[in-house]
Amino acid sequence: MENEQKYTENDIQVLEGLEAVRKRPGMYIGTTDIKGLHHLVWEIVDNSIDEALAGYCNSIEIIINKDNSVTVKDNGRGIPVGIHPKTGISTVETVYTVLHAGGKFGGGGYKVSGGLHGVGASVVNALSSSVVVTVYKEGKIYEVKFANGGKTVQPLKVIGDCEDNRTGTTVTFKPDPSIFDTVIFDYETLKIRVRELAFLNKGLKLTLRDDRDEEDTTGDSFCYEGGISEYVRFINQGKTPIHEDIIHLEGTEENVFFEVAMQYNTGYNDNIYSFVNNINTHDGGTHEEGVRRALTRVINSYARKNGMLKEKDESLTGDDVKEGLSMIISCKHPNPQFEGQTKGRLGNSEVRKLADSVFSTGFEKFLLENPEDARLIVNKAMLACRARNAAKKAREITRKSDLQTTNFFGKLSDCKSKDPKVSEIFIVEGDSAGGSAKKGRDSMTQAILPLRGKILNVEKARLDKALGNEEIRTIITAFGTGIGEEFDLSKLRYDKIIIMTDADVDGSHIRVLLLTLFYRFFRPIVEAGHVYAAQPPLYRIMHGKTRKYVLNDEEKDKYLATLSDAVRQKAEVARMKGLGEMDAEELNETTMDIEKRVLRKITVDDCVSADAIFEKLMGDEVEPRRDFIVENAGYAINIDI
Ligand code: 1YM
Repeated sequence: MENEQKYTENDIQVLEGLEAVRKRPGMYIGTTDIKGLHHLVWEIVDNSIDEALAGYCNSIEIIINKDNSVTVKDNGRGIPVGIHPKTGISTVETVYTVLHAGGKFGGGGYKVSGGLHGVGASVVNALSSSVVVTVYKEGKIYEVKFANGGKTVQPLKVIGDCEDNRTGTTVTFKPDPSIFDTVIFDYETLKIRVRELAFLNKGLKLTLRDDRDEEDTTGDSFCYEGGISEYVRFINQGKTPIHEDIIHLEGTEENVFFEVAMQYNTGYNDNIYSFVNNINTHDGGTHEEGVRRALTRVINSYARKNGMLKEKDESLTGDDVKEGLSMIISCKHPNPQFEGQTKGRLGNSEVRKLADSVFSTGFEKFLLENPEDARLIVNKAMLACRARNAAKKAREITRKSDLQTTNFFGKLSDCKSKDPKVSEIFIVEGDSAGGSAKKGRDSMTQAILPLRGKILNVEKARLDKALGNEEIRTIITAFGTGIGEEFDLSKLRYDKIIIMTDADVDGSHIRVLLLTLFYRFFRPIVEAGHVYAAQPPLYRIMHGKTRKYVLNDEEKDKYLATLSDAVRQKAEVARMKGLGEMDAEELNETTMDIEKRVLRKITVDDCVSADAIFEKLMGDEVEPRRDFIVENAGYAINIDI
């Protein structure tokens, strides 16, 4: 009787707590949309991860059941089952029904929970229509059941023995449909986070399975012995790393564990992600600051010590050293302070020092021990630095030289239309082809920009020098978009930018130089599908009064096969030389006339492979470039970059 009385008092308190969660779920799980729904899974999984971090669990299983409930199983110690001194009920029931202000029962220990610090289980219970917790511990199987927002419907009881002395906790919960906009879990969304948790907790096996899917009975299993190193490898998949080994550094001080893994690739973007207790700190914080500061300092000091940066050279900036960098920073902290509007920033100042010292010591050592990799990394940052300065300069240039410049008008034969939607610009190799193109164009919509000789290779020349190049300046001005930070795609003056070069090795080379320029400075124009390559014909076949132009050998053979033997024998086949040798009429008919021409769209559907191609074509090594041009001279237009 006395016991019952006590239980009821607690029960009232408990329900008041859980009722608060049901009244304002947003305060506890952010939202009640699908994101909030998934949050319930992470709250339960976090308890298993804590158990893994404490060293007692190495396997977590997550199952979406047929009825859209979710089961989370771990092989940890099992939630304690004894009577809790404060509530007088079993600890496991207490964990699931008492809303704590923070900190786990007992406190003190090394806990790095990423979730709601122990209140997660009760929050999930409050927002579920049913919860069953099974604990395997000390040779027994215990079970406690809740329903309708956390009301205990079956206090903890022993339901059997576990023969194999296994331990662990299994929780099945069914979200309350009166709380959530949707109660249908999304497998793919859960999978991304499950994989991330596996990367962030090395050696921990996480399995996700969808029992709603009758065909897939195995699900996905993730376990990474290499931890965040494997995360970096995963991010760099399909990219071209500039050094083979992933750099992985770690250190611990006063219960704070810090680690970082990194690898540079040939791309221009950085992929830097940081985590504290498995939570993505999207606004960075002290752990990121420590690494960034150390990275910039160590690279500069290495570059100066080894004469790569001279005394007069400016230092590389944080932006320069992160170009093409894929990096994961992870910190496990017993008492993290999250700051900022969305709590996405780590505030603990002691972590800045730890991150800086672990990173600088380890990275310095790596550079010293791997001088070839060090050279590639420093070179990459120096190139980024040049690009940054060049962009600055280019902005100044394009601001100054506008369309009124007489010199500029001398080169560009602009179209009459000022409507970008119907306007196109032909960038033509050489003055003589430029002359024919000018005569053969539709001057209403087609602008002609002849290039004299080859434009500068912006990948190899210092970019500020490249922007001193008149051809390049003219192109920038003609496009009208501006460049760098001021780049504005909506200001593009032409719908189509058409590269018109000869179908020979020189033509391929000029095309690649132009594409390098576009890729480096005008990538959004390429991405938006404005760049094309014209396809001048390779052969002219004449018979009787008929003139037929074909693009390649295959088309030539096909066409000849359609002719009768007698006609074929008399047909004149000519190997068309340069664009310059076509008269205006011919050029119009074969290459420029909107009705008859064939254009190839240049796309960037895979920046990664484009990087690789550009590296091959424009990088320092001559051999691969020569091989590529020889192999692809006739087809270079076809590469989808
Ligand atoms: C599927 C969900 O909750 N596992 C889990 C939770 C706990 C423990 C082990 C645990 C913790 C401790 C001691 C400790 C929790 N215990 C508590 C509390 N999986 C899942 N596995 N023994 C076992 O923290 O000292 C809260 S969670 F508070 F009761 F100790």
